[in-house]
Amino acid sequence: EDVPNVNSVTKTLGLNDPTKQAILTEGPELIKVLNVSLADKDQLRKINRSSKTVRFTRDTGMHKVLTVDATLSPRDPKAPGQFGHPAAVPDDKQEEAKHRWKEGNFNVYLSDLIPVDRAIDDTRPAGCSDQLVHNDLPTTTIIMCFVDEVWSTLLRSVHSVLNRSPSHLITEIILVDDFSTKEYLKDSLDKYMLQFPKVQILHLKERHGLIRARLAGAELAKGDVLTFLDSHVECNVGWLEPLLERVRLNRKKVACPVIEVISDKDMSYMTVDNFQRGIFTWPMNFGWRQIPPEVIEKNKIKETDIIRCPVMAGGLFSIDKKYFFELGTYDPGLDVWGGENMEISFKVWMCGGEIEIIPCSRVGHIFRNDNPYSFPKDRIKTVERNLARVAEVWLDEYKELFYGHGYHLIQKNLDVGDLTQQIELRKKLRCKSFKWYLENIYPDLEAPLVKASGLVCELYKCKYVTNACLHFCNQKFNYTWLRLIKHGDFCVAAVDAKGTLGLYPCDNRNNSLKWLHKSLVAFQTELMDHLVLEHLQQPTCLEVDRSHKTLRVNACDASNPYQKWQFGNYYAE
Ligand code: UD2
Ligand code: MN
Repeated sequence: EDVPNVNSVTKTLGLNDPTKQAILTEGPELIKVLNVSLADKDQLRKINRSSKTVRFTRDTGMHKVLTVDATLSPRDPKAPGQFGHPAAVPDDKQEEAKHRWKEGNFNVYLSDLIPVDRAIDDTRPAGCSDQLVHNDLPTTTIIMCFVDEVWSTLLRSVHSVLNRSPSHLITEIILVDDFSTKEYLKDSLDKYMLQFPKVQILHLKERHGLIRARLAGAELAKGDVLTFLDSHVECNVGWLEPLLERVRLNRKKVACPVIEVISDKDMSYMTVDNFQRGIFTWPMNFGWRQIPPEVIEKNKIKETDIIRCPVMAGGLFSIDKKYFFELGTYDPGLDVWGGENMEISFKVWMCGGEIEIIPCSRVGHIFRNDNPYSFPKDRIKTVERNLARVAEVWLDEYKELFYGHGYHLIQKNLDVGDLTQQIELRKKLRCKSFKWYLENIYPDLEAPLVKASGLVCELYKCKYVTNACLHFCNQKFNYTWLRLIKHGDFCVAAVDAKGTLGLYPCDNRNNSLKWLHKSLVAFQTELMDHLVLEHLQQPTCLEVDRSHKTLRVNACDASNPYQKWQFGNYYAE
């Protein structure tokens, strides 16, 4: 074919700098020049085949989302699980299936039974297949990390990308093997993937955890956009272009597909409810929340409309590569699993970007009840530490809500490691405050900084009691998420062994300042509760001392009315 070669194009482009080398790939009508220097790249690049000349005209045309699907007429339509239908374990294989469950914490037996390139239903809302996307979409590198992934599931993930993506948009698929122990993930995998030149495998020499494994993949990526996927997914038809379209529109948009469900039990591919946002509740647990029907109605939100999300689920998204690095990638101090979705979400929103769910892009994922791989350290501790790093860097004063809700955290002198670089980064990027994020991006999250305010002692409502009590109660005391009874910067504490009370400078980490506001009687219905000092050997309660007309602490006694306290206001959790 009469096609200009790399050298001639490089010359025509006036690129004699080898770092600006041009590489040719073929599109339907045009040949794109990729990997040219950034300045040149923003202008586009239409090459006239016959004249071998390069014209810098930006191809701003659009086309209907391509219906690339090599599985449309599967070779074995009767195979189990075909078309995403549920598969069943034969009666005589029940034991085997049960036994193999723990290999992946899903029905591994069935996964092995169904074709690695099975067809699935097009679950996109009506209208998606008619949407237009630009002809000059950015290219992408797919990054899929795994540790000890089930063979058939990993293969199905890769096949789904290859079979249902326009190949000119995929620069490469990087499989990052996070130091798996299974033999088949070594030579056999390498050998299998040789048939797909776009697939590269990076075998890590030690366990990185998914966060640092993704970063290792990102370092190698040559595409314009990074698209991260889990290793047990099935990309549906038309999934890729709508994601890239958003990034093309604005490089600070981070685009997530709708995550559909591949059943862990029967491997069926199931669609999910529309209008779901990614949200979190304290202490930073990810969740989905339906947009209320009245909001949908009032704003005339359509099924195909893009949904802005306070946080992303974590596993599946496209992000402009350069932007990802500008943001400082993930905090590389995050270990193994968990919390990185919060980190990237806060970072993106607070530093000028957006997180979106694109309803016309759909990818199935096997949700499992438990991680099927080992954690080098305790799982719960690992996730807590990751979240604490995120809280320390991004949550400002609101980190108290995180610690307060995850009360157990503060007790064990959690070592979050060095955060200097992360804090520097936030400064350098001039990111907005968490308060801004809450007010503008996630206004429906209840995030009151104090848990309760206005301390009142029950019996005398203070007004009638002693000077000390009066003095005490007239001051404004707040009860915080960290269980401090706070007056300005001072906190109520027992100052000596006799239980004399006084005000101490507050210190979030000092457990002897912490009061537990709780009901000591299970059947108690009113809000009158004890305020208990827990750090002492015996629980000790705040009490009004009638004879000495003072406040003190004393052994807790559920029936003692002088130990009952109330706050004027309680704030929602
Ligand atoms: C969700 C995300 C997941 C990640 C996680 C929080 C989705 C669909 N999934 O949990 O991507 O954001 O929340 O951290 O949104 N892996 C490694 N090395 C490890 C551990 C895991 O490579 O040390 C791989 C693993 O094989 C998998 C991916 O990382 O492909 C995500 O792990 P997961 O599937 O156990 O996480 P998931 O889906 O429960
Ligand atoms: Mn997963």
